[in-house]
Amino acid sequence: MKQAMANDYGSMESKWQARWVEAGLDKADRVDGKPKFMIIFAYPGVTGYLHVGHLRGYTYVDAIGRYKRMTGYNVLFPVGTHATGNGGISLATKIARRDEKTVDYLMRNGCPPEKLDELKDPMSVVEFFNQVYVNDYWKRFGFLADWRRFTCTLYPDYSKFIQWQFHKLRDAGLLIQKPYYAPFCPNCGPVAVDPSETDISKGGKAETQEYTLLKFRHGDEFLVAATLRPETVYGQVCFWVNPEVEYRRVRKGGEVWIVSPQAAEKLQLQKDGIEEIGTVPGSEMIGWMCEAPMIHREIPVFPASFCNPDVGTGLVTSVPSDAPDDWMSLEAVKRDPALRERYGLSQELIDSVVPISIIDIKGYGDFPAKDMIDRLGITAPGDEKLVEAKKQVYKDGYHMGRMKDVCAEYAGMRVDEAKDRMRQAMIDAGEAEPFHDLSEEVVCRCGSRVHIRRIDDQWFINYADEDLTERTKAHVKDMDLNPPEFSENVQGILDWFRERACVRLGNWLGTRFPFDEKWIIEAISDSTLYPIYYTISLYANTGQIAPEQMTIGFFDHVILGQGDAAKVSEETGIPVELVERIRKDVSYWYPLDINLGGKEHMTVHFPVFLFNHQAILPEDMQPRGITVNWYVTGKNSDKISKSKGGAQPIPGAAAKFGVDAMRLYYAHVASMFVDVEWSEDTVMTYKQRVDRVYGAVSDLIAGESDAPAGEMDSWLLSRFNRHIQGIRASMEKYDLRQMCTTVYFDMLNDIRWYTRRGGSNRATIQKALRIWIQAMMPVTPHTAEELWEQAGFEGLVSAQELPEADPGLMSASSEHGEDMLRDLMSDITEIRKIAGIEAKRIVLYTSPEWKREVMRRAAAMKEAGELSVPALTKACMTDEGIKRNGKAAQELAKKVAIDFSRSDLSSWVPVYTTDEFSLLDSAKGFLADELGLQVDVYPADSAEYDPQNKARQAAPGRPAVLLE
Ligand code: A2H
Repeated sequence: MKQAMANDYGSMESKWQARWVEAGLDKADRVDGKPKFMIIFAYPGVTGYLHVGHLRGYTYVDAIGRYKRMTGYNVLFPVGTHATGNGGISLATKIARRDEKTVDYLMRNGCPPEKLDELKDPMSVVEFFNQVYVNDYWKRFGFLADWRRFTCTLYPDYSKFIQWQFHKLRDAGLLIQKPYYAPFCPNCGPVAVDPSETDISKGGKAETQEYTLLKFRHGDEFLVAATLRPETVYGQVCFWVNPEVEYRRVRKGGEVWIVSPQAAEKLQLQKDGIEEIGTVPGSEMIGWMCEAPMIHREIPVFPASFCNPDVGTGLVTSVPSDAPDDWMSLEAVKRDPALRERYGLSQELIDSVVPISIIDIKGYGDFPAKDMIDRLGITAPGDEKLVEAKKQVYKDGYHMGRMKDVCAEYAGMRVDEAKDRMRQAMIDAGEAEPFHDLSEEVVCRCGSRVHIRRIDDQWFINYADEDLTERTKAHVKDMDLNPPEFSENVQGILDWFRERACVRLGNWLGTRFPFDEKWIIEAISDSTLYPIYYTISLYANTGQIAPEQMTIGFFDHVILGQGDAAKVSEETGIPVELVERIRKDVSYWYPLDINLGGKEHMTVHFPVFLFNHQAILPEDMQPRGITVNWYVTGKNSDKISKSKGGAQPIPGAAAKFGVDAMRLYYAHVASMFVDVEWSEDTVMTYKQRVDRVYGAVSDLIAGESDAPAGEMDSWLLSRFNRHIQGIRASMEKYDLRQMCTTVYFDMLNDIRWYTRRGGSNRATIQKALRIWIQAMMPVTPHTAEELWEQAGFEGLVSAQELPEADPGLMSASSEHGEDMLRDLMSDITEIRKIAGIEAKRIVLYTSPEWKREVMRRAAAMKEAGELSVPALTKACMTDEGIKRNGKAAQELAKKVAIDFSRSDLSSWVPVYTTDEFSLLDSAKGFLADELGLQVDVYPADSAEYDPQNKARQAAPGRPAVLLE
C-alpha cells in the first residue's frame, strides 16, 4: 500500500476528491441557526498560468476552511477570477500572430496545440484560464470550494453587480470628475502603475513626478528645461545640452520650443496643439546664450553628458550650488580645455560662470551639492554615487532648508513653501508650465511604452473623503488582521489613499461605467465589494436569475434590505420566494470572515476592499478579518513571476510530490509572514514526512492487540487530548505552522514512543487514530481519507467533527512520568558517549524524600500566595528532616522558590507527586532491553548500593545515574 501510494498520488487524490463531491462536501448552503464561516482568497488576475507560489495562500484558505468545518461551522469558500483589464486581450493578440515566446510558453505549460486557434479571442483566453485555474490548480489541490458559485469579473451578471455598486458610490457622493494625468499606453489607454503590476509588465514602482518646464528665451524660440526643483531658479548659472542628441523644434501655440525627440512625443499627450517642425543638433546649441526665467539673466549653454533625452525634456537648467550633477559637470567644463576648443567657448565666458549660494541647510555650507560630493568621494560626472547625492541633498533641502537673501521676495521662506509659490509665480508669468513624467520606464502588458497623458474628464472614487476614511479606520481597529503589524500600518495607508481614477478609455475588458458608457471600470475598482457577490452568483450560474433581472432595485433589496420582496419580484419577474431566499442568504453569509491575499495587496486591494464595504454596506456587514501571506520566491529571493517565466508548473509539481506533501510544505515550512525560497529538496522532506506518518499509522494498525489497557494507554490518550487542546489554540490564531508541528511531528513521536513502550491496546489505538487522522485532515486531506478508511472508520474524515479535548483523560502525572523516562534515556545515551566506557550495568537513584518535601512546602506557599525565597528558606529550616541537609537544603529552597514563582503550579505538581521509584522499577525491563545493560533502581533514602555516593544528587524529576 505504501509503495502504491508513493507511485500513484494522482489517482488516489482524484478518488477522494470525487467522493467529497459525491457527499456534497463542496457545497455550502445556508443552514439557519448554524454558525457560519465565510473565507476567500483574493481572486487571481487572469494573466496566464499560475505557479507554485500562488498555491501558498490558496492552500491556507482551504486548510482554514476545512478546520472550521471540522469544528462546527457551516463554511463558505467560494472562488472566482479577475479578468478585467488588458491581460486577456494582449495574450489573445500574441497568440493570433503566433508570437513565438507566447506559443512556447503555452505549450510548455501543457496547452494542447489544437487549442491555439480558439485562443485568438480574448474571452476564450479568459475562459480557457478559468478552466485551468479551477481544474488544474484548485480542484487538483483538493479544495472544498463551492464551485457552483464560481464567478469571473467579465460575466454579465457580475457586471450588473458592479454597476449597482457604482450607483451606490454615486449616491454616497464618492464619484468625482476632474482632469487627470494618467499613465497611458498608446494601444490600451490608461494603465494602473502599482506594485501589483496588473496592467503592466515593467515599472510597478514608478511614480508620476510633477515637473516644472522652464522656458529659456533664445531669439524668438525657447529652450525648455524640466526641473523637480523650481525653487532653485535664483541659483541658475548656465544651461545643459547633450551634444549627442538631435533635438526637436516643436510648435506650441504661437511659440517654438526646443526639446528632445522623446519629450516632443510626450508633450503631445499633455499639451494641446503640439506640432513638430524641425530639428536642431545639441552640439549646435552649445555657446548660445539664453534668458533664464524668474531672474531674467542671460546664461550660456554648455555641454553635459548626463542630460538624458528620455527624462523630462532632455534639457537641464544648471544650479551647481544644489544639484550635484550640475556641480560635477561645471567642474568638467572648467577643467577641460579640449572641450572649450571643440565648442569654441571662450575662457572669459567659462570664468564668468560661478555658483550662487541660495539655500541655507543646517549641517551644510554655502554649496550643499559640493559638500555632498566631497562626503561621498565623488570625483567625476557619471559616478553612480551621484544618484544618492542628489537624493540626499534634495531631501535635506526640502525638509530643512530656508531661502537665502539672494532669493528676493522669497528670502527666509521654507523650501517646501517657496517651491509651490515660485512655481506658481512662473506659471502665472508664462515662463513655466506643468509637466508630468514617470520616474522610471514603464511597459504595458501589450509591450508598448507607457507615458503620462492628460485626460480632462476623468472619473475618480474619492477615497480621500474624510468621513469615509475616519469610519474605515475606526472599523479596522475592531478587525482581526494578520500579521498584527498590518493593523497599525493600514491606518496610515488609509490616510494616504487619495482619489483613485476608476474608469478607463480604450481597449479594455470590463464593466461599462453606468453613467457614461464610453468608459470601462478599471481592475482595482471592480474588485472591492465582490466577496458579497458570491452569495448571489449561485443563482445566476444555475439560471434561476438572468442578468437583465438584476436591477438596481433587486440589489438594493437583497443586499441592503431596502424595498420589499414583492415589489422586486413584480419589477424583475423573479419569484418572490427566490428574492426572499437570496436576501436571507446574503444576510446569513455576510460579513466576510477572512479575506486572504498576498502582501502586494496591503497597499492596493485591501484598503479599497475596506473603503467600499464601509461606503456601501451597514455596520453589521463589515468584514471581520484580513490575512496577508508572503511569497514563495525563486532562487536568491527573486520574484517568481507569471509573465517572466522561470516558475515550476503546478500540475508537474503536484504529480512529482503529491498534493498533500505540497500542502504540508506550504503550511509548515515557515510562518505565513515571511518569504520562502522554493526548493524541491525542501518539498521532498515534506513528502517523506507524509510517507512516514502514513507508514506509522499502517504499522500501528498492524500491531493492534487484545492486550489490556495499562499506564501507556492512559499516557497516549492524555497526550492526544492535550494535543487537541493545542491544535484548537493554534488555529484560534490561524497558526497553521504550529498546528502542523503538533500533528506531523509531536503526535508522530508520541505514537512511536507508545509502541516502543509496548503499547498495542486496540481500543486505545482506535481512539488515538480517530483524533490523529482528523487532525491531519485540514492540511493533508487525501492522506487522511486513505488512513481513515484503512483504520476501518465510517464515512469520510472530511465530514467529521473534531472532538473537544476530554479533561478527564488528561493526566499531567502520567505524562510527566513518560517525559522523564524519555529524557532519562537520552541522558544515558549521552553519558555513555562522553564516558567512552563499555558499561555493563546502570544504577538509577530516585530523589531523597526531603527534596520532595521542599517542593510540597513551596506549592502550599504558592497556593496561599506567600511564596518567596526567604519565606521558603525559613519554613524549610523549621523542618528537621530538611534542615539536616545544611547548605544543600538552603540552595534547593532558593532554587525551588524561584522556579515555582516563574511558572504555573500545575506544571510542578507531577514533579513532586509522581512515584518515580515504582515508575522506573516497572520500566526496568524496558530500559534493560533498549540500552542493552543490567538496570537497578533504588530510592535514594534506602540505597543498598551506592559506591560513588550518587544517590544524594538525585532530585524529583531527575534521577541520578551511575554507570559501571
Ligand atoms: B533638477 P530625475 Cl537645484 N537628464 O533641477 C538628467 N537629469 C535631468 C534631466 C535629464 N533629461 N532632466 C532634468 N534633470 C535633472 C534643478 C535641480 C534638480 C536641483 C537639485 C536637484 C535636482 C537644477 N538642475 O534634481 O530623478 C533636473 O535637475 C534632483 C531631484 O532624473 C531635475 O530637477 O527625474 C532632475 O534631474 C530630475 O530628476
